[in-house]
Amino acid sequence: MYYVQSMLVSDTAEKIKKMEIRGAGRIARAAVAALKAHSEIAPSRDLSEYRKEMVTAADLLIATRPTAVSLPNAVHLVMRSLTLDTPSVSSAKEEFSRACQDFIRSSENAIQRIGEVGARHIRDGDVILTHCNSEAALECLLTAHRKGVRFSVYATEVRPGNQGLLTIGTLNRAGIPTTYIVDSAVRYFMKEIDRVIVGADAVSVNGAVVNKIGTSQIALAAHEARTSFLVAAETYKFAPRTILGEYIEIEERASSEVLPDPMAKAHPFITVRNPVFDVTPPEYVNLIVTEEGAIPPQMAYIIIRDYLGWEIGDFEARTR
Ligand code: RI2
Repeated sequence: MYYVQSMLVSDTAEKIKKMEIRGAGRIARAAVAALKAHSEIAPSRDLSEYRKEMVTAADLLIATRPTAVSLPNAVHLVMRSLTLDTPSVSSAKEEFSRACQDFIRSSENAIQRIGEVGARHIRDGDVILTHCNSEAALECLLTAHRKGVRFSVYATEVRPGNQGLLTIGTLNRAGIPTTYIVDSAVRYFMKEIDRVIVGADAVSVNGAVVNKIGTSQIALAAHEARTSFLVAAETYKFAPRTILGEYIEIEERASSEVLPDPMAKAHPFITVRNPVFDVTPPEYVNLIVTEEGAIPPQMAYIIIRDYLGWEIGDFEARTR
């Protein structure tokens, strides 16, 4: 088999790895767009060669960031079309292209729908806290603001990546009054907060939410203060394989993101750890806002069974 590595796939994979493309939804859409372009230029002469090329490209993209389940879910969803009975490479390419377009469109629609559903939970006078930079969580805030609800936001800094800067940029452009705080100030301010709204990189079958490091501490502080804790997540962030008891891997990134190498070298007895995500138990989550509606975390299994299809976690067996 000859294989021409599409520059677009490797470029996209690099950008996702380096977090130049980031956010669980955005990386899923970027990976699917790269696969679509890769398929269009694949020089394969027969179907099995074409499928193998696509599986190789899919594997490369999936390996870039291990935690965001949106990435393998999105890739598996579009790769499913390769198992269809098609008479030729060109018709397989057409099916694949359609599947990619469908995914990108439905992912964008999901954000709009989550905004509509989430906005219903924001009231006049609310003080909302958000953590990191979630497109889904922000859409809830932006939609409520567009509907004329008057509220303000506390946004965290989000060490070490400083994604809080992106969040305050968006909120500022919309004209939503926002207070910017360091991550460790969350409990100090929790008594002033009415609602926490964050995004998710993954949701497991028991309703546990994997999101940016620090989220579970915020949830704990919210629980202590009886502040409601909402998660905005598209259904393709739910993790089918957790039904089988599989754990969601927590990505640990370079220590230099926390302590620059020269500083680390000056402290030879110090080890720096940099986990990027943590797990918030379902007991601390009041609602998960999806495009299918707001559900209690205990209903995560239903989302996987009825809207996602747990068999998407099982595509390798059918495409290899
Ligand atoms: P949307 C991000 O991960 C954050 O953890 C954010 O809460 C989550 O993805 C969901 O983001 P990272 O890529 O998909 O910054 O809602 O590590 O945009």
